[in-house]
Amino acid sequence: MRYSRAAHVSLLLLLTWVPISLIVPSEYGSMSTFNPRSSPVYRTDFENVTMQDAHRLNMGGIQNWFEFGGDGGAAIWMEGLDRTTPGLTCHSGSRCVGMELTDIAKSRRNEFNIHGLENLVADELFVSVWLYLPASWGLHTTNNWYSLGDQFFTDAPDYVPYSALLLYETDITKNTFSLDFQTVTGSNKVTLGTISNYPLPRGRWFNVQYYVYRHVTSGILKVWIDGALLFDIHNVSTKSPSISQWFTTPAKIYYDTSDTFSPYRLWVDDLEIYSEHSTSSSTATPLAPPIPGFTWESILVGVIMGLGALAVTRGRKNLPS
Ligand SMILES: [Ca+2]
Repeated sequence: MRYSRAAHVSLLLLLTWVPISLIVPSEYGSMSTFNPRSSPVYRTDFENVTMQDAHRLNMGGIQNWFEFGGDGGAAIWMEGLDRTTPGLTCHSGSRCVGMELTDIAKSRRNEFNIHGLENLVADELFVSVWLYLPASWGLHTTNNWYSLGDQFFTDAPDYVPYSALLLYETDITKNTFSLDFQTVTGSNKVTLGTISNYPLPRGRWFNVQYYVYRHVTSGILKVWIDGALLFDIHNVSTKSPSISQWFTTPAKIYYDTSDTFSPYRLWVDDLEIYSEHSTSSSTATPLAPPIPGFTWESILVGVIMGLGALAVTRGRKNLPS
């Protein structure tokens, strides 16, 4: 009977581990690798992309536009083709997109917009993109903010509703950052969530993923960074009842005017767009195991076997002599 109970304990632990290993999230990444539910409707590693003009890339027909404010003061380029930035290696291959502000007095925005989503997806959008901020990247005043990207934007005239992921630097000397997730509906700006002391990845590539379910009243917004689900918002307005056109901004440089330093730079690589909720296994960053040289699987199997052996030993001790 005792052997049977020990075997049951081991089997139960093993069966429990399988689903747990698929869902355990982490602040620094998920240990899971999900399979995409669908193929992307658009994917590029930018290896064959060139500049079409100062505001557009040849991205295989997808409608893109880099929005600057005012005249000059911002630029885009194909890293590895138009420029080679010392110390910068693209996330994949030899090409990625470079974006910068050079004069904030002329432009405080440089937005990588994918337009015409109404022709690309239905009411669900899932985007995966890799971004790179320089190691020395930071803000210069605590009341400044930086917009990292807008998950969805409605077309003109009002551009609402839309959502935005804002970065603040709450302590300039310690490089302490916070994330604010906001939505704007009509004239109402609502903070959907805040993450204080956010370990902003700098000096390395990081993966931003987001999901938008577009609905006038029951919309859903989710944001992951490096596989960790940071925001999971339901029942928000994400769709205008009168405007069908919408676009997304997977990468953005946009500052409050109080920050007058320049240049600001941001690199973009490996963009994927899906028409439904999906998490790409190719872009998930595995959670590093706590013991170097061992995988999560080997550690968990070891724990299960150890507990099973313990249960067997205890069962033997309790057997009548
Ligand atoms: Ca690339």
